[in-house]
Amino acid sequence: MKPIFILNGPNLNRLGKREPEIYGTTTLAEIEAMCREAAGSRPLRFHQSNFEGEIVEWIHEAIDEGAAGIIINPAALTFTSIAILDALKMFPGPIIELHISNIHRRESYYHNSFVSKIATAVMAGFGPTGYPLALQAMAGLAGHETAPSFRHRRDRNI
Ligand code: CA2
Repeated sequence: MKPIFILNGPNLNRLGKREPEIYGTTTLAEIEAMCREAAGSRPLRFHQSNFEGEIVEWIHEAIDEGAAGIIINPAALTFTSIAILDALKMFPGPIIELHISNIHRRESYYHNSFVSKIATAVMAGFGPTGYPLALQAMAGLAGHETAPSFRHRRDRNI
């Protein structure tokens, strides 16, 4: 069974320690445990990095492994990284962009996501629970490549 990659960007290793009013008190390790429980027998590759290039290389690994899908919370790189966008463009499977907070209800500099230009779906505002919810949603996307949003992504000249 092909793995699902869950990739996390800068500072998410600090979850649970700072800004609980925005991100809650759940740590990233606890989120990973929630994901592994939700995934059941589906293999997961769960990563976090404060470095853009490392995230790009994990996207390359997902491409090379023929991963079933990518769930990515790029954190601040969401709004700045063309490198991550370019890497995601090479991935043929479904991509879910995931944010703990509702980025559209926050400061304006959090409103323009590069990753949303390629993502099959975007989830934001569910808190840490968004991660197992995204896994549940990915099960549907990965299993039905004819889903309208997924088919749209393949048809788009990107
Ligand atoms: O809501 C999300 O998941 C974000 O991707 C989190 C990013 C933020 O830049 C995005 O706009 C939305 C920030 C990740 C940093 O998380 C921290 C966690 C604890 C303490 C400090 C930062």
